[in-house]
Amino acid sequence: MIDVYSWATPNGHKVHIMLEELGLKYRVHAVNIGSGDQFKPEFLKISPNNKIPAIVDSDGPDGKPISLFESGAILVYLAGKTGQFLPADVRGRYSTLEWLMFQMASVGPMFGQAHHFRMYAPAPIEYAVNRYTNEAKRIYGVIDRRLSEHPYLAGSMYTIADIAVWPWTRSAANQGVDVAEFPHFKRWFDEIAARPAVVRGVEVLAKERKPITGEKEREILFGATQYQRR
Ligand SMILES: N[C@@H](CCC(=O)N[C@@H](CS)C(=O)NCC(=O)O)C(=O)O
Repeated sequence: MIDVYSWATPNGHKVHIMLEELGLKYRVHAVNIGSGDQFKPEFLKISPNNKIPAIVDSDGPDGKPISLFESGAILVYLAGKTGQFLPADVRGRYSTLEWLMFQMASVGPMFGQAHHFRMYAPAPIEYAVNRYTNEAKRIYGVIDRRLSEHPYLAGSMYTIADIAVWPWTRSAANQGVDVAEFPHFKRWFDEIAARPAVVRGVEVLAKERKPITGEKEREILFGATQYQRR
């Protein structure tokens, strides 16, 4: 059994989608990041960076439980466990890891900052909005160019690289991006959105998540509670 500690955000969706694609048995535990569950000592034991998602697989590689944090590591682990969505051939494998790293290092952090400064900053900061919106647009351009040459990010197969990037592109408008400018991306996005496992994956915990509007949630996520040394 795989226990998933998560929330209905892009990094959580990656793992929910992967588990749905694999048809593995899993149990979801809500970690409400707006009310501070991510700072609880029992969660920090498996996710020391106080971020979702994390998993505990009771049937680890040596038959003993294993816990993992960082969504990219979780996707690689689940792909290794099942032999799916990470090609076995060496070129396909490294191509997948390349695009997975691109998601972890560029797509997530930059789209996250674009979203933050456009949606959550207490007052508009033009320099930050421009910097991260331009960076998000540049990254959509990189994805679009890649997908003009290949059906999927890693090449000919749907892999964990697609599973990692796709959830981050669901709210392109909030990142200041008009997807009509990126037709190859749009073709790929629509195809993945229609996969039954993806439809189920984005529904996981969706009803529990509420928009971040209150001062208390903002303080937890972006204020003193976040930056307290633990
Ligand atoms: N690099 C991490 C990022 C995880 C992350 O940023 N998670 C966010 C939600 S999408 C979170 O838990 N935020 C809570 C907090 O910052 O306190 C991963 O890919 O797992």
